[in-house]
Amino acid sequence: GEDSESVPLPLPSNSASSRESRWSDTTPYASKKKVQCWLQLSNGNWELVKIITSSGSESVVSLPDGKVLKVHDESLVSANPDILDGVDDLMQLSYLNEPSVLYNLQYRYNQNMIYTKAGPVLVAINPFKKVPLYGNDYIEAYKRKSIESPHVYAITDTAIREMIRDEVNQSIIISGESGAGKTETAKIAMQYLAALGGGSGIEYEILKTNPILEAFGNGKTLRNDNSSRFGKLIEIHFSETGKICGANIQTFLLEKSRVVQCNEGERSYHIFYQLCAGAPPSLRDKLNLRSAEDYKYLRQSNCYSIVGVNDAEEFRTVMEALEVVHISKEDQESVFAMLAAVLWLGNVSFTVIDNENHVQAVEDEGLLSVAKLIGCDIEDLKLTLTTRKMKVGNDNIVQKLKLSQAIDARDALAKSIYSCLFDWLVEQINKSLAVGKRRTGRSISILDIYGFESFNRNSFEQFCINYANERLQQHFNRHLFKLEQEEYIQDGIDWAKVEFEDNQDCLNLFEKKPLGLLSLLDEESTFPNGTDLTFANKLKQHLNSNSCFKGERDKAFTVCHYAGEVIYDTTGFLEKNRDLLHLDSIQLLSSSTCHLPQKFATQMLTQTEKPAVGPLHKSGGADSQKLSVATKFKGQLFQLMQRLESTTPHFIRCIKPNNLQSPGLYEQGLVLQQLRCCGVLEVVRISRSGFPTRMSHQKFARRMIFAWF
Ligand code: AOV
Ligand code: MG
Repeated sequence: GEDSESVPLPLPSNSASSRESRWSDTTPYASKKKVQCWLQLSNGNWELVKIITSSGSESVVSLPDGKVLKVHDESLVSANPDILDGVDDLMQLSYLNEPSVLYNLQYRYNQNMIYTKAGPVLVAINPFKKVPLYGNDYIEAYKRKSIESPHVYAITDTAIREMIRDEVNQSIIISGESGAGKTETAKIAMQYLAALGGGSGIEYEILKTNPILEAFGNGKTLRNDNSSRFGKLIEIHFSETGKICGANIQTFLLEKSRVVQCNEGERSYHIFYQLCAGAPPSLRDKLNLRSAEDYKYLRQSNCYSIVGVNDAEEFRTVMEALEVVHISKEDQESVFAMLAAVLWLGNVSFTVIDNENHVQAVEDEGLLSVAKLIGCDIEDLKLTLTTRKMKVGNDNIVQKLKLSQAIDARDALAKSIYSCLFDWLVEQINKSLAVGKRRTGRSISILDIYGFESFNRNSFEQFCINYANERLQQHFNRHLFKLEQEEYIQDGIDWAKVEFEDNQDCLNLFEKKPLGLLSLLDEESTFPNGTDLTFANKLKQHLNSNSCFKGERDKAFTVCHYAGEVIYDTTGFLEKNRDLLHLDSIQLLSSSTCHLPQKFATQMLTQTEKPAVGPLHKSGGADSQKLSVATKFKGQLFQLMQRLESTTPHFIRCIKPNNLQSPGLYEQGLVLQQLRCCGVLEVVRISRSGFPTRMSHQKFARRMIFAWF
């Protein structure tokens, strides 16, 4: 049965009778103090066993179910005494090893204690259910420090105190795989900040940005029903009296492709389903809204609802929140019109009109609705979707589009409208939250980006997301391993260096010039004849010697990330990296009679007219040059890291205990893999052998003087 599979084969012992006689010889063993150990089972899990006898390289141990086994000593690892069960901080463990850490976390997890300290890092294990750890009573208790148990509240409290004491900006940096709980954790931290720094009313607005950004920037993936498809840094500013006086949100690279395409079982952005389900009748009429099933963009993944989520109700929450952040009724309606325009765009279809596959747009409800919602002329819309104006020499010519080109033009327009809408919303929110005169030294930033992802098929989006996580991991390493240890060595302290997984090699693979993933991608994106295949071949040609890179069959390649290997399929990489939008489409929007499309057109133009930096050349035709998506993202990440470097960081590591999003299921192997790749054990090891307090001589002297007088 199951047991025989999970229990290691006992060493061959002479015979059952000799075993028995040995036991009977040591009658009082039961009363002896038995040493506990961890025994690794063949399924990888660890079981707590008691050593009965030990001789040289073998031991006889008893399992919890009473079974007795003879095992090699190498398969045993010291366990901690029971009194250390479920300690608050892994630093308190006498024996620091993987099974002990796993057990300690599991022991706590089983009692809804999902938070544990690992030295300076807060480890949070996703409960996938409501746990009774939040709300005003808890906030009050952490504020008064009447609870010591590790918590997001506690680490946030530390951030506030250090901000006030040192007048240094703080950051709360949340990391972990997709679905590990980063976004929920970020909200819990914001809740605490709002409670302690509240009073002006602005804190309420800040909290209300969450439902808005989640509606427009989160969607259901196979990993997480509420997966963030953008990165976010929210900087919350405080006055001298420690009250919140404003905030600013910066977002990073929204996954645009989801608007027009998503995998079976996933959903597009929540807001589309919310709008279809929750729009009041008058709005439905105005936007000619149908149900989600009537829109091709939403139909393709065959998934419309999320268990336990009422989209109509969520829509009301979003509308309320929009109100709170001062988005006028009129603007709200424009926002919804843009959403409807995107949905109807997906329904626009084409008929082939000649044997060269040139097309004409079908003048149906879809097309008419788009024209009306965008506020443009129907004929202009048709032309924009089916032709392209080009400049050849001094002549302007009009080129007819083939079916696939027309579909691309249509989808590109839908994606741009959506991403402009997202940016515009963030801009409005920022206006509403704006701080009067900003002071440095009094802010707390919370970072919540998309977590590391690996699917069966990984594309450009995962490539960018995982690159961002690689950068973030580097920041984590730098602060918890490099700087910490360098300081000891600098101070001349005799220090046995703790080794850690440095991910510099992987970052180099991405960033090196001219032969790194990003440079090669940009280069290929600018070649007129570059294709996803030529790109993949170039990678294999130049990077095969890199230990973090492996060429794969056809158009694929593997990157060995800090969190595991991911196989990327280069299909679509070049196009997504170029992210071209035809000038015809921008012109169409600028011809609109509505103010949002006009704004979007301006927004798009300022993006395209940026002078090309780096290896990007003119891409020809009427499409102006612009920064590639990957290069722009890289720049944003560098800026982000710089900003974080000027703050005192507080790290929260979220852990996903199972891949089913289900409560009460703690898969040791999965947890261990996450603990390993972020180096939690090493962090504890460094903190434990390090010094609990560090102070400059000056500061120490000052304290002493205070103490004396
Ligand atoms: P993520 O932000 O880390 O993933 P989320 O914060 O969205 O993950 O968490 C995923 C789900 O786990 C949530 O929708 C909740 O159902 C549950 N959850 C997480 N933390 C808690 C908690 N403290 N209490 C109760 N439930 C929780 V991604 O955005 O995919 O990387 O891109
Ligand atoms: Mg998230």
